[in-house]
Amino acid sequence: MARNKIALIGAGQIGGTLALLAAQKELGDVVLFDVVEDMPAGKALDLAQTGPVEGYNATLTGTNDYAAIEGADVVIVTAGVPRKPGMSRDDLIGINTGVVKTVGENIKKYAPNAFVIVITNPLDVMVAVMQKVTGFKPERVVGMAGVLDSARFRLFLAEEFKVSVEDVTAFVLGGHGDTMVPLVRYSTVAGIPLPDLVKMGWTTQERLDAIVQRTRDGGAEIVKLLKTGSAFYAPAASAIQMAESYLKDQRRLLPCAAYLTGQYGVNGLYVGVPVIIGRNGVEKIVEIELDADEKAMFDKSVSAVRALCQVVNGMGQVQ
Ligand code: TXD
Repeated sequence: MARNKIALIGAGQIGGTLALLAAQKELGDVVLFDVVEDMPAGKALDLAQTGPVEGYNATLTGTNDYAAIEGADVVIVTAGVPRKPGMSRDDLIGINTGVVKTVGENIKKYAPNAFVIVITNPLDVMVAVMQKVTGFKPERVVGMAGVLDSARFRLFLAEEFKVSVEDVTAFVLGGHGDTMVPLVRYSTVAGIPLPDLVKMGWTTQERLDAIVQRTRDGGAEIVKLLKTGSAFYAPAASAIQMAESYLKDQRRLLPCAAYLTGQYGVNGLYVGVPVIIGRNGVEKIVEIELDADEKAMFDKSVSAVRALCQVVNGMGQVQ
């Protein structure tokens, strides 16, 4: 059976890390694409030379020609520009909409059957642009943000409770931005919900609230420390988890930016919700019960995403 083919559009900080992780997990052969001349070929050659040391069997190639992504099973898109300190994710909307439009046109042309994972910011809008430009069924176009945001939430909780990150589960809903909704009620340590852990004296509500806020600011915290560029290891690992669930039909239940058609009272919008990812892409959108406060926070996040979508529509770049 032929190996899967994974196309990475954007061979920058996240793209290069995606390539290494995909190869280490032997998810398939990897093609790195970028507009910067020769750079993807250089990274691919370096990654191929890593193979004999790591022992992974995967071909890795780099290209400036979209034709090389022909027939890709999965396409992961990081093409665009990242934030600089002081910039919001939303500040990237003008430049990255044009980039994602071009990328989408080429995915439609060369990889019409691919499962597409968008990473480029502002995420909730860029994934919507991607789906519109490719015309693919929404089940095959998702955005990576919730897996990263919940990973940040899980890390901070594991540090608070001094337990393994493996036993912390967390839910984050909504847009990938300041309005994201980390759900304390649905987050647990080995199945013990956070509110119970407060009652058990493991932490306080104030400390939990501070952890929720640190999760919301997770991206900006790293941008501030790095000064040039933004987070890339955890974003790459998060997208690879989604790609693996698709390629191996694992049916993982993961928070992703998915297209809602009435779920959570939202219609015709991409936003972060729990979904099951299998061989058909988004197999199911999971509707969890939200209390009044959670619903209010979620609706606020939905409004923020809608406002950004209006900005893109107003620019008229994407019909
Ligand atoms: O959770 C999330 N979704 C976010 C997403 C987490 C972290 C980073 N987030 C966003 O991902 C970030 O704000 C950026 O919009 C993307 C990519 O971040 P990365 O850190 O990988 O940026 P780089 O290193 O600048 O890589 C982007 C590459 C770079 O090599 C450019 O040459 C290339 O994109 N690029 C293009 N490739 C193809 N086509 C076009 N037009 C193009 N323009 C730039």
